[in-house]
Amino acid sequence: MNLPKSYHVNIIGDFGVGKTSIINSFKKLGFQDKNTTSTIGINNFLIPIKFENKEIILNVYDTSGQEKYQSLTLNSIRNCEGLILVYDRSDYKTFENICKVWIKSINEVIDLILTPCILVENKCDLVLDSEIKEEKINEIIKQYSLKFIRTSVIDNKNIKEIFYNLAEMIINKKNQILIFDEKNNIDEVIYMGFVLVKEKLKDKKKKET
Ligand SMILES: Nc1nc2c(ncn2[C@@H]2O[C@H](COP(=O)(O)OP(=O)(O)O)[C@@H](O)[C@H]2O)c(=O)[nH]1
Ligand SMILES: [Mg+2]
Repeated sequence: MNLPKSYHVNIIGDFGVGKTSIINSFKKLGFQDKNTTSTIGINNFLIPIKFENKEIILNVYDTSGQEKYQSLTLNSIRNCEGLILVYDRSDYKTFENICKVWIKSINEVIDLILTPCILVENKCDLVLDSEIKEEKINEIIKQYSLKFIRTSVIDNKNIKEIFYNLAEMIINKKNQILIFDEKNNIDEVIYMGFVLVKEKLKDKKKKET
């Protein structure tokens, strides 16, 4: 029997934004109440996804958002094939940290533009912190070719969309790069942010020759 292929995914963001709740909610383990403790180190969860009649596994590494574990987190990101970046829409600081701290650190170990990534605005049942500006969200979405999803664990809104969209992005990206490599014909590559992929591959080719 063929085992479904598994993809390494990291879920990243500050402590308390709802990372563990998102996973638990998807796994139907129920919503965690206010007494949740911080995740110490890294846990991983195997999440099966049915996609175009195939089953794949997202192996999701849930990392603590606490500063002191950031090096551990970054070490795990090195191997990732997909990323979920989460902030809490009621807390500007968590958004600012995505923009200024997490993205910067992630880019030191992988190329974020080339990695399928979903930006999640969680806790949509709560009021938006007025310091979080639409323009800034759009700016980072464009800059890093991110997909943006608003979610709420309490209202069970868009939770499964995170995982299905990411699975689709991971598989499509693999296919696109394959087409590019095989045919060396950039016009055939249709992928969100493909221009950047194209440029990156060109750069790589140049360096190699
Ligand atoms: N109002 C609201 N609270 C949430 C939501 N998601 C998570 N929480 C709460 O936020 C707190 C932190 O969640 P947790 O999953 O432990 O965050 P983590 O540190 O990022 O893993 C908990 O008290 C959760 O119950 C949400 O969508 N809406
Ligand atoms: Mg947690």
